[in-house]
Amino acid sequence: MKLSILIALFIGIAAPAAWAASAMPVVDVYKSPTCGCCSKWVDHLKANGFTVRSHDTHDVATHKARLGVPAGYDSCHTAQVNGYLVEGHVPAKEIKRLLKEKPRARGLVVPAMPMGSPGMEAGGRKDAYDVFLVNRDGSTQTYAHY
Ligand SMILES: [Cu+2]
Repeated sequence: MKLSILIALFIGIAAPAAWAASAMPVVDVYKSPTCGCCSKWVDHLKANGFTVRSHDTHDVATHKARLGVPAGYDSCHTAQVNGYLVEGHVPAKEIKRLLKEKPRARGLVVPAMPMGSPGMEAGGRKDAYDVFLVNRDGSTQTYAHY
């Protein structure tokens, strides 16, 4: 085999792995130690390539206030990635989009706990829900609809 082919093969194998490692930041998750759906959401993030630091706490509310979850938009767990807030059962796909688009915003929220969202799987049941972008002033807008 020619050396150039070997090099091309090597780059083809190594480059995507290097890209994935550098492009996927750590997600800090704050959740109650007894929250089952929170743990399932953590599994969803890991399955989608994120590195997760999970912090068990009995005072998730303090972290919600610190990260700026707007009133009425709270869910079970709250998280932070690259300075962005991620509240509730937000699909990994939307977090990746957020990190790519880098909007001037606080982050993303999925209020409450919609059935069928990542970590809230229940048979085949899927409720419609919105992922909201939280602007810097605390106002929200629809980011994605499921
Ligand atoms: Cu939950």
